[in-house]
Amino acid sequence: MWLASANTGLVVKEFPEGTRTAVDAARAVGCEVGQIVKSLVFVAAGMPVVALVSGANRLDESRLAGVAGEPVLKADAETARGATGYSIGGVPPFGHATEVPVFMDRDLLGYEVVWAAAGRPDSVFEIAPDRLRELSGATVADLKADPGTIPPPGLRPTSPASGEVKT
Ligand code: 5CA
Repeated sequence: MWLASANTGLVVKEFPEGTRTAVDAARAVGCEVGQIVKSLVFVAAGMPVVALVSGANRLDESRLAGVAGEPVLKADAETARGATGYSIGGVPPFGHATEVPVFMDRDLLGYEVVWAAAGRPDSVFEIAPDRLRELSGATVADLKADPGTIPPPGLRPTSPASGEVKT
């Protein structure tokens, strides 16, 4: 990817066991899940945007919409690839094929170093979060869902269809 040719000094590490998800990547690297940078592609009023989110957090779409200035929808796989040049599971935080606005979860700044996808589902690179912000040109924002507001998929109610979660 772009990293290979750019003079960033960043080192890509390849893990044959795979780094497709944040949990996979954290296990491979041996770091906290929160140190893994998820590069999530959304579409805001027809325009792709990328959200860099700590692997420990769930993105609150209404918060992303707030900073993007438009309602957002998760990009489908084809749109994500078209906008960034990379397939889901390997989308890097910068070096995208098109000019994509980037927003960054503030929590990532709380780690000394974080790890992000290097363009493939088996490769990541280590970077200080401040450098990540600089290289991605990201706008730092509060993007995470408050705990409890979005239950993980396995815990979402399936019936009744519009049922509320009572905890
Ligand atoms: N390599 C890892 C860690 S750096 C990685 O890329 N993780 S990720 O979170 O940035 O990418 C996976 C994300 O892609 C998932 O969290 C999910 O939000 C999104 N995703 C997975 N499948 C699809 C799909 N079919 N369409 C749109 N988005 C998807």
